[in-house]
Amino acid sequence: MQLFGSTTSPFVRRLRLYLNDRQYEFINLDIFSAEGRAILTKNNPALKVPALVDGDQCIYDSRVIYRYLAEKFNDPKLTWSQENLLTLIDAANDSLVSILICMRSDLDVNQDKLFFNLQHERVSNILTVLDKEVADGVFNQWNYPAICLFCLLDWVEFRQLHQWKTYTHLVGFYQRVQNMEGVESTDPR
Ligand SMILES: N[C@@H](CCC(=O)N[C@@H](CS)C(=O)NCC(=O)O)C(=O)O
Repeated sequence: MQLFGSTTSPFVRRLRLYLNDRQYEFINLDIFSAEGRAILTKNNPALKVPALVDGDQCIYDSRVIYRYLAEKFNDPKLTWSQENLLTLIDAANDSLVSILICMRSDLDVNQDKLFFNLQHERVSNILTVLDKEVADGVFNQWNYPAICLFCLLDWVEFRQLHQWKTYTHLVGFYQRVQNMEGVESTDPR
């Protein structure tokens, strides 16, 4: 099994943390280099990481890859509430990927423009909801949704994309899971 990704992507890191001790090959791409894009084109026409190759089967999108792996390893399906949490985490992640790409395109992402305002508003709304979910104990176990939340927060911190330290329950969660298996070895810094 081969996982195509980058060390910095939060969508890739969640799968690396989930796979942890399992046998697989991690193929680290520079997704903006010509070589990386050629490999991406072959394995995911959407030109995003992650992509998984398992024998003849190629799967793209972390959400679908997780479903594939959970089925393969006989892990329980996510509940609908967990699916909703993932939708929120993914939406915040997607908005922040767009913001990062805008920053790398030398755009001022703090301009009062509809596109930027919508992304900032979405991220703030989602973090407010996730903060409350953490307070309610929804993320007490180190399961896949918790892994995804950690990857989002650590990436926001790493890239300095959003002020999130005012969400005290999220901060508590972030500190609590620092010693979980794989967290240090997958640190992109
Ligand atoms: N929905 C996708 C999102 C993946 C994604 O956005 N990956 C980013 C890296 S963090 C990417 O490859 N971006 C390239 C681009 O947007 O051109 C998933 O869950 O796998």
